[in-house]
Formats: sequence, C-alpha cells, structure tokens
Amino acid sequence: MRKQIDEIAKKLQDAKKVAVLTGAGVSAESGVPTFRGQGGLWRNKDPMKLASIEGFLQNPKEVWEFYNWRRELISKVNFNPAHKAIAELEQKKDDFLLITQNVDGLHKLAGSKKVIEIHGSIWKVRCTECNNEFFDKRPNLGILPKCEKCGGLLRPGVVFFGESLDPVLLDKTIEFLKSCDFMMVVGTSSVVQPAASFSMVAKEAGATVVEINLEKTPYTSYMDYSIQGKAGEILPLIVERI
Ligand code: BJW
Ligand code: ZN
Repeated sequence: MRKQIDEIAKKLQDAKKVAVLTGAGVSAESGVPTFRGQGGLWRNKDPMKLASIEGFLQNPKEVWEFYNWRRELISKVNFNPAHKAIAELEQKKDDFLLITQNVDGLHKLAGSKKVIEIHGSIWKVRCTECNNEFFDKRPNLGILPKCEKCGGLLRPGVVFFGESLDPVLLDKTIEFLKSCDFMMVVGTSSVVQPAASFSMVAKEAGATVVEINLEKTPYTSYMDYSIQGKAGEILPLIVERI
C-alpha cells in the first residue's frame, strides 16, 4: 500500500487541477452514520419513505423526525482527519474543487472553502409553498416547521431521490471535471447518480482517478488507483507527502 500511496502522492504533486468527490464514508469516522453498508441508515429505514419527495409529502412528520434526529446527531460531532486533509489539500493547490454529497457541513467546518454541496445542506430549509430558503442551525426544528413568510410547510434543504440537482452547481461541477487532471473519490458507495459517474467525466478528460473506500464499488475497476482503507488514515498520508 505504501508504494501505491507514494505513486498517488507523486501524481497529485504534479497535478495542476484537482477535484475531490466525497460521500458519507468521509464523515463516518466523525460518528455520522453512512446510508449503505454496515451500520448504514438504510439497513432498517426505507430510503423512499425518508429521502424522497413522495415520502415527504405523504408523511412529512416522519421525515422531519428523521432529519431532526440527524441534525441533533451532526450538531454534536466534529470534523475528522479526512476532512482536515482535504482542507489542507485545497491550500496546496491553486485550482481545486471539492464536490461533496454530504449534507452535514463538516467539510466547511474543517476549513474547506471551494466546496460544492451537490445534495444540499441539512442546515438549510426551504418552504414548500413560496420557496423561501434559509439556513437554520438549530438542532431540532420541531415536528412540522412552518415558513415565517407564508406559513407553508418547510422541508429539509437537501436533494431527495427523484429530484434534480441544482443545474448551476451541476454545470460548474461537470465543467471543472472535464478539464481536471487528478480526481479522488472518497467514501462513497458510488451507486447514486449522477454523482456516481462524476469520476468517469474526469477519466474521459484524461485525469488520474483514485478511489479511497473501505470496500470495492461499481467503479473500482475503472480507477487508476484504488485503496481500501479508512479515509481518515489514508488521506493524511497522501496529503502530507505533497
Ligand atoms: C468509508 C468509510 C471510511 C464507510 N473511510 N470509506 C440513473 C440510473 C438509475 C437511477 C438513476 C439514474 N439517474 C438518477 C437516478 C435516480 C436516483 C439514483 O441514483 N438512484 C440509485 C440509488 C439507483 N438519483 C436521483 O434521484 C438524483 N436525482 C436525479 O438524478 O435527478 C434526475 C433524475 C431523477 C430520476 C430519474 C432519472 C433522473 C438525486 C439523488 C439524491 C440523493 N439523495 C440522498 C439523500 C440526501 C439528503 C440526506 O443526506 O439526507 O443523498 S440519498 C443518499 O445517498 C445521500 C447521499 O449523498 C447519497 C450517496 O451516498 P454515499 O455518500 O455514497 O453514502 P453510502 O452510505 O452509500 O456509502 C458510504 C461509503 O463509504 C461505502 O462505500 C463505505 O464502504 C464507505 N466508508 N466508512 C472510507 N472510514
Ligand atoms: Zn413560505
């Protein structure tokens, strides 16, 4: 593994335009549960009930209970060495973009600035009637929070299944990936589209693509390098070498 890490660090050192895509595995070592895999949220919860717009409209109370529970959990945890290493990498590279599927805000807390939260933020809420959108950092927003402007039902400011990603953020992401020369994909099961195929955009552009995950994913075989290990252990080893 050491030889692989040395090679990855060398490629990263030489790279001019660097992208990182992260998923729930990056926050796992902070104590935030992942969705799939061992201990994952979807093991005993139905994603279509809790993270789809149909599920929300059918039972907003159940969905808000789930999101309030996660908000409370996330408000008590801190960033970990994986978040820190990514923030340090941004400092070392002029042309850098972090795309995260995570809604927990831990990358920003660790100091990342050039970050796109492609699935939204758990700290954002949006009115289902007037689209009023704002940040609310209070851990628990109660059973059915209402919009101050119009009294409409508020919803979590995240991208549910079956909803489109913000087209402006998606365009910015794809444009960057089309001309990057190095991309790391960290702690994502790579099963949720379109984020799962972002690495293929970079690969087609000629970038070196690297995956760091505890397990293999559907994209592992397309990677130039694949390291099986904890993000919080592997990322600092790579970033400290450049
Ligand atoms: C570690 C670790 C450690 C653990 N170190 N690693 C094309 C084909 C088929 C379906 C579709 C398609 N295009 C779109 C769809 C539908 C759907 C989709 O992809 N479904 C698939 C499941 C089949 N996609 C959508 O609906 C998206 N919208 C869209 O594309 O709109 C247009 C459209 C709609 C419908 C049809 C066609 C087009 C929206 C997706 C929104 C995803 N939303 C969620 C919830 C967000 C809010 C919230 O967080 O509450 O986003 S679902 C959930 O999954 C969350 C995550 O961001 C996302 C990805 O999960 P992630 O991050 O990969 O986590 P895990 O748990 O899956 O994996 C963790 C990994 O970490 C594991 O691999 C571990 O091994 C690893 N790990 N510890 C390193 N210490
Ligand atoms: Zn409103």
